[in-house]
Amino acid sequence: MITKPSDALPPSRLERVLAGEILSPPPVWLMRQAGRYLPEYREVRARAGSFLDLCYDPKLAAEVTLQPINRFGFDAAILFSDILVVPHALGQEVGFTEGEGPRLDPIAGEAALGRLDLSQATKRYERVYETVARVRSTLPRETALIGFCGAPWTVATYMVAGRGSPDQAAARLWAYRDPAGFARLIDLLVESSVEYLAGQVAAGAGVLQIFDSWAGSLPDSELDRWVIRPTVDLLARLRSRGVTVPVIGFARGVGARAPSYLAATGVDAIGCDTAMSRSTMLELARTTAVQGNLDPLVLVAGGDRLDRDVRSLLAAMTGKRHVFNLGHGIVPETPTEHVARLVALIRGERV
Ligand code: 1CP
Repeated sequence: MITKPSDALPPSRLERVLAGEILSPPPVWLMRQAGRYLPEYREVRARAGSFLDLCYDPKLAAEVTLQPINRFGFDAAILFSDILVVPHALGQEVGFTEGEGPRLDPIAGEAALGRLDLSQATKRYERVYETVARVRSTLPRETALIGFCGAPWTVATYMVAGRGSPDQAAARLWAYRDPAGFARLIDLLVESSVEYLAGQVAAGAGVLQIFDSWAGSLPDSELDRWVIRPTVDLLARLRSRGVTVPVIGFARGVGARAPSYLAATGVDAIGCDTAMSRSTMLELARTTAVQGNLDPLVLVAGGDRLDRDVRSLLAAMTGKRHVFNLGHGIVPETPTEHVARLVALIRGERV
């Protein structure tokens, strides 16, 4: 059993909901809450040099992690890092160009897997663990700290295409043409992600989230093989290492397949994307905690529309295990006053 620094703390409101309680108001945090919509983030980002330098600088990454907590008092902080730290740590070239997103030296086939080095990754992760420890030591006791990784499928889509792609075609093609070779890449990612998450928990993360942002690009016949089974494997290995913290699964775009993802993986809570129907959310809420669904663009729009959508989501989830969040990451155009308004609406405060 791993004893982690967070064992000494009383459970946060987020952890209470993940453990089965129903809380009103629900705990709230936002995906990508530390990011470009915050002027204080842009200031640190400019000082840090490259985006990856920021991810690997424990002092600056901790500062950025805490910024949205200091400004809005969210119920949880999420480690500032990126899902592409894992391929970078494994030895793949990864860069982020302003306004263009990530660029990687694409992994073209099984032969290229020999370039990836698990033991090197383990060493590089240590800087991220140091960020986690720094954040936990300064974070208010009642605020949860979420660690994360990308799910193997989603991370593989970037590694194979060398960039974000609209249809994840390169990874899908490799998986069809050479499932055994592609499975080796997935297995390697499972192994390295288990290491990465266990390290984050040992350093103080009390909750984990697995981002499978591109789960929805797979046909039904492939979802089990490349999304569900790797997640089951990852969780089983994590649990066998003595990691007991709750895990939130965010399989974006799976729609009505979310209940089977939940049942098969046994995640402790489920992230709901923007397109998920209310009826699927309510079905999921019968057996688990549900998180998310508010359209990030409604938060950009603000005004009456924001008020209405927030109230409608809160009303629908009354009496359920609910964690308030967006259906995807907050976008850089979001006015900070709208975020403040959102938090006040959820908490029933006057604004
Ligand atoms: O220059 C910058 O500041 C780059 C913007 C940025 C930020 C703020 C990127 C590049 N990553 C991040 C941080 C980040 N990414 C966090 C930090 C914690 C927080 O939530 O505050 C997290 C959890 C992520 C996760 C992430 N990165 C995902 C999964 C969630 C999602 O949005 O679907 C994915 C797919 C990425 C890849 C990535 N990193 C950055 C960008 C622009 C992208 C998307 C690229 C694409 O597909 O086009």
